[in-house]
Amino acid sequence: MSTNATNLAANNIRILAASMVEKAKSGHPGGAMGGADFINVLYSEFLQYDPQNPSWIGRDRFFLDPGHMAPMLYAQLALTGKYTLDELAQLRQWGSPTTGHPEFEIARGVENTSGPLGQGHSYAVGAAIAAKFLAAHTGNPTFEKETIYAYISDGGVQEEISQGSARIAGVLGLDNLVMFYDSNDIQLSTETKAVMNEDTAAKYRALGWEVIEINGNDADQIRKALAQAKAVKGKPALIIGKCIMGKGALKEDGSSYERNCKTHGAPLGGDAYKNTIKNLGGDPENPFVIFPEVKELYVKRAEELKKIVADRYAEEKAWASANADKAAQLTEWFSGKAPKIDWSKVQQKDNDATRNASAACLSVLAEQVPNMICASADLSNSDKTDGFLKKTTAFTKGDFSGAFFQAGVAELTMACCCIGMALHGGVIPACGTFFVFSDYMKPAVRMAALMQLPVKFIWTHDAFRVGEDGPTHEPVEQEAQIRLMEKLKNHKGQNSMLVLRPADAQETTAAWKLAMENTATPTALILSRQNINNLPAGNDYSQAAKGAYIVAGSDNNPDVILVASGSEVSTLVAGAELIRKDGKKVRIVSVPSEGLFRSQSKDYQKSILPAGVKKFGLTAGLPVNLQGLVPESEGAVWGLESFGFSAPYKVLDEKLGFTAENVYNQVKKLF
Ligand SMILES: Cc1ncc(C[n+]2csc(CCOP(=O)(O)OP(=O)(O)O)c2C)c(N)n1
Ligand SMILES: [Mg+2]
Repeated sequence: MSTNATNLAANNIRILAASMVEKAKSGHPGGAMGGADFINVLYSEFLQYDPQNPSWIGRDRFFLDPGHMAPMLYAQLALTGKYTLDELAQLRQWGSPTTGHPEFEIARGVENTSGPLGQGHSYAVGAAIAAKFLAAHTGNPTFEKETIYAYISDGGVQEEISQGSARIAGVLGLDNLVMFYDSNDIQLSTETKAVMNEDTAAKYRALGWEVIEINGNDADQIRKALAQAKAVKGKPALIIGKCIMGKGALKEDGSSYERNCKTHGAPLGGDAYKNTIKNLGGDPENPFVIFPEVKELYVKRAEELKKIVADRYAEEKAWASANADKAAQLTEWFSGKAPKIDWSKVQQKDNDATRNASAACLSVLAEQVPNMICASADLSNSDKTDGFLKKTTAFTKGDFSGAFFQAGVAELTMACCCIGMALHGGVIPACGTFFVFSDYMKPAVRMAALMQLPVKFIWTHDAFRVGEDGPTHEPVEQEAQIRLMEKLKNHKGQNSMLVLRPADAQETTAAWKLAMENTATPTALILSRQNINNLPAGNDYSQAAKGAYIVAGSDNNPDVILVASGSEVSTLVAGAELIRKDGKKVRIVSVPSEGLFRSQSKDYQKSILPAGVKKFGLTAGLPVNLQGLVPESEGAVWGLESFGFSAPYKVLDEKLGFTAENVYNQVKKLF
């Protein structure tokens, strides 16, 4: 590779990045200018992808962690033809694909949405796990050849999640993962030394990584390091590149503007910008240009890729002809379509806890969905993901023949790894923990929802009925919090998430069916620790698909409608018996998902919850959970407004009013 062309291409990226930000009057030029050498060597010499087929299943993947370095990624992808120069000039403008931070779009070579520091490289860990899984489960040699590249910066290393992700990558020996650390000693408001004095290389080595330290602005060192990192066996590789923030930048007086916090998140500005562009060999009056030599470099790379990709396709084809069934299955896996499942195989016990009911479903899913990966943050026997685990084995270093991912006590890491698996494609990830710890996962849930990824979140111990563990373990406000995601629309205008809290064991099967059929957004399942009485005989569980429905045994022309989700529905059923003794007619409505219910026709909604009929809601969470369904003018909601208490759950039911008697008493007050 001609060093001149390589360095010119890196300068071209710097010019484009600085100019995008200058034109937008907003954005982050400094980091982008520092990382240009690395990304350019990666894309012009290492990254294996098919320019004609961006979603090629065996492609190398590049996961950016510092989304603020979007200009670097866009400029790089402009060199490979995925963005036009006009699009670069529209950075951060309404309707432009060059959004402020990169947003997942495989067709343009953007493998992940990035912005919340730390998550991006953790997705890479998940993607590397998915590649290992697919290699082991299909035998298709293409997955062995795939390399997952991640790009992390000071902010990502400082985020706590980097500890979890590095631990997982080390423990599982993810040698298909190569991470570049853009170590430029500068961050947003300070020099890095003001907040960090760890020996990052030693830390990653201690976590089981191969660590290579280089000058991150030297193409030759980058090239050698990438070759070395790719060759590492049995462990992930980290290349720590000392980079110069704002490399090549000059101030308005012509002095150096390198290594300066100010270039982190603001345009270089006026004469500083002009001096910088000239210094880098560009024309400040006409900066959105790809130099001919750079064009040539990437044409040459495209030619090389043709050959590389043709060989890989030939290899994949040979495998497919020798393994027709597996090949057809693999196509299905990457189609993103919902798997076919025979739900009649799920055997539910009467009056069971919904976490156990979930285990019954997971047990069948483990048998019938060979590309499903289930994870738990060290709670598999409690969150009952062990229903899945009992049918398979957990991943270990060098052995991905199982389908269970033991994440350790690291809920955010686990969630991000599952997101990374979904981004990779070909697998269906699910992960479990206690509902109260969904708090630790929320930032990832938000990103899964934004990226429209069908990750399944299994949250058990869904209410104060955790009991003896006390308020630290009793989720109260969590349901309200997570249901906000049902109200938030994604880019397609759909509810950004489906949140289901089933009312008994059979409704749990219905909920899992909805979760598996939902390929458009993430799904949450909120499940009970304690046993729950079955809903009355004859209940039509298929109605759960409408989000809210009338429970069997309800009366026509009711005097009062009782509304709840989860275990509270069975408390309402018991309460209804008492209310009926007063000669009142009662309807019970189970609402596993208000979001789903609100997506039904207005007529349907009115048929279930007609206006003008008295209503009573019971929720083990904040009353706000049901206030959208039970207007104050028509009734009341009984909920919990404290953190909960430590005591056996039956005592708590009595003390907190989650009994048939209290339902009766509260409903009586409405008349
Ligand atoms: C979770 C999270 N916290 C805070 C921010 C805001 N933020 C964006 S970049 C940045 C500093 C990053 O420094 P570094 O990673 O070293 O990037 P550089 O300045 O070198 O470009 C911060 C605090 C963020 N994007 N994500
Ligand atoms: Mg930095």
